[in-house]
Amino acid sequence: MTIQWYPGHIAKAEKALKEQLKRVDVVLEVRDARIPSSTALLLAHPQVPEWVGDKGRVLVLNRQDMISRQVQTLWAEWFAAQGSAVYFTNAKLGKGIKVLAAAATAAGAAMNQRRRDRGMLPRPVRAVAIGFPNVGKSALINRLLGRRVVESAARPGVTRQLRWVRISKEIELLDAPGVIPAKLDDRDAAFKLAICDDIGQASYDNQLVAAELVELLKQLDDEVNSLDAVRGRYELDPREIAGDEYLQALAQLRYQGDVERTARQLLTDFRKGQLGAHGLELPPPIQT
Ligand SMILES: Nc1nc2c(ncn2[C@@H]2O[C@H](COP(=O)(O)OP(=O)(O)OP(=O)(O)O)[C@@H](O)[C@H]2O)c(=O)[nH]1
Ligand SMILES: [Mg+2]
Repeated sequence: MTIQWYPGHIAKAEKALKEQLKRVDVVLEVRDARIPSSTALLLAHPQVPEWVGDKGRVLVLNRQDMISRQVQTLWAEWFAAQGSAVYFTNAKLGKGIKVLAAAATAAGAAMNQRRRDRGMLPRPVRAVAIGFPNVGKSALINRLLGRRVVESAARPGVTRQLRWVRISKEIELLDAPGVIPAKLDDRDAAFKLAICDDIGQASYDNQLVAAELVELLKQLDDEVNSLDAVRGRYELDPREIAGDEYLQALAQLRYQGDVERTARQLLTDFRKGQLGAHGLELPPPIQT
């Protein structure tokens, strides 16, 4: 499954983002903690790295609550071994927000030092949250502000306009729409983005994506990513059969043979965390 889907509003938003990035000191790169590799916008998008240039960067893995402690530790260790700081957040409940705000302010401190060196007064650090759709950028901004100012909801493509908000005398934040590359060639990444709802619904087939979800959960089944919640919820064990067969069987058992409805239900349950905490991507082994 290659995804070639690029709605007009994203093209428009990208143009505005490129313009606004000129005014920005710090980039908060927000990723989905369930799929930190597939939501690495700066690696996936051909132009974004150029727009970001040498601005301060803060890496955020949001949706911390949707992965297990063990998976979080694996990623934290991996990023530490790369020499990168990483901030885990739960923007829904407001966890990890204070340290993130401090990191963003610190990443912009160099800018004010340069201003002082030139005899200019300091100004607030300007930071932007960028990432794929629906990873939680707006929720994070609301948490950083301490109140609900920008719209945030459980579907991709909620933020349509770029919007600056002032957090404090130290920092101003820009909420930007989710960005996607014009073409997603990496089949596995495309599936995972669809599974996690980090790309628009219009771009994929629910049944293919749900079958892939079952396959992925089967592959990952171990003490870190257990299938117990899936088995418990549907009373049907996916271990012995292929993902698409599971979908068919579940449709017969529960949904009067309606496979499309079954696929949507599986995806919804997964996205609501009702199939348990699943890190769909684990870091590569650390080279020592
Ligand atoms: N469980 C959980 N849900 C989260 C978290 N962060 C955000 N959400 C939810 O995810 C949904 C999407 O959040 P948004 O803030 O709208 O995401 P966004 O990245 O701004 O999305 P676009 O504007 O569409 O690009 C909302 O329903 C949030 O409540 C989190 O850490 N954990
Ligand atoms: Mg948003």
